[in-house]
Amino acid sequence: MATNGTKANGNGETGVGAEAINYDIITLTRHLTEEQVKHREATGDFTLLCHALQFSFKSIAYYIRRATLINLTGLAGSSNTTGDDQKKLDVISNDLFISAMRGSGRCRALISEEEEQVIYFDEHPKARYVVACDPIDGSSNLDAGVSVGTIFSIMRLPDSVVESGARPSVEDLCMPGTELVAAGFTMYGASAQLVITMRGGTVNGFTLDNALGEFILTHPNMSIPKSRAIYSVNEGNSLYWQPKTVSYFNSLKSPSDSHPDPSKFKPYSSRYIGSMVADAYRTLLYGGIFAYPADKKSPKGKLRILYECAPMAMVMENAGGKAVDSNMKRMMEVKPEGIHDRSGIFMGSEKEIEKVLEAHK
Ligand code: AHM
Ligand code: MG
Repeated sequence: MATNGTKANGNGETGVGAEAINYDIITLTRHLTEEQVKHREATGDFTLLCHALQFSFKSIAYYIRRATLINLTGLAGSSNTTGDDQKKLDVISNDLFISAMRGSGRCRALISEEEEQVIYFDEHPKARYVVACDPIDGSSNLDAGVSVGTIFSIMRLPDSVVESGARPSVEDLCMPGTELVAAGFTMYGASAQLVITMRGGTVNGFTLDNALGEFILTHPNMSIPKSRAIYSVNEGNSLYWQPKTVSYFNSLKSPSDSHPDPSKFKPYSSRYIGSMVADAYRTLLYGGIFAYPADKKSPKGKLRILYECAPMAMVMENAGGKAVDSNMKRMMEVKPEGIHDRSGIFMGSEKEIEKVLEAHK
């Protein structure tokens, strides 16, 4: 037998043309069930919520794959809460998400980038979870077939709110990342990759097997390299950055006066896709830094705290990395002032973020 319950074919061959069959696949469903068993107090509600989440990821992946064939590319003719033009797939994915969350029966409210107000599911007044999501992040890349993704955060309402059956207030929902129960993202690329982590837990990556229709655990216990000479930022905004941010990025490209031996200096590589999910996924696997700093044009930054910055920060930290905002505060502790509040962000390998902190002192 090869590794992990995998067997070679009948002739004992492995490799190309001799597909090894894995008889012990860990699907997301199995993973969630095994996690649930570890928590005696678990009611199964979280697991059911995650089943609904994975259904919406599969549906979104399906429509993205078929978009060009069934006329789903281009604009929907409307704009969202932040004034961005909505693509047809933004609207479809948002509707899929709303319907899956409502149908789960375990979701009290949904915050979506595409909806100005919180959506309350009053038909489930005792549901204890709230989900915040960006149904399709990076949608400006959609029509070019570049990877996009869904980012999500899961919050648990306090018992007092659940027992009252009343709608949670916006204040109840504006939690910092430290209060999230779970977070993650799904990247729709060559395959759909789901990355999920729970508070204080490990980070696990699943790949959608289209034939089986299941997310399969392919990247257990993910850990981000401690350092790597890759930076990912929209450098076109550098005119607006604060001087310390400019000199930090310059220091990655050329040796400073204090460099001990300039002939030994190697510049960092630049990689920027413009889809946070894809840039974050590469950073998680290869290491380096991803940043979207606050600047003079967007003093609060561009990316949204509840469904972009906080969930990504949770993934990075649980994988051994770090994430801070433009004030060099731990991203996980930043409490949003409103459901669509924004922040600057620097995240990635531990040693790379330490350099950011040092440069912004
Ligand atoms: P969106 O939610 O409207 O898609 O915007 C978020 C995206 C991120 O995925 C990405 O990191 C960033 O915006 C790219 O912005 P820019 O085009 O300014 O570089
Ligand atoms: Mg977004």
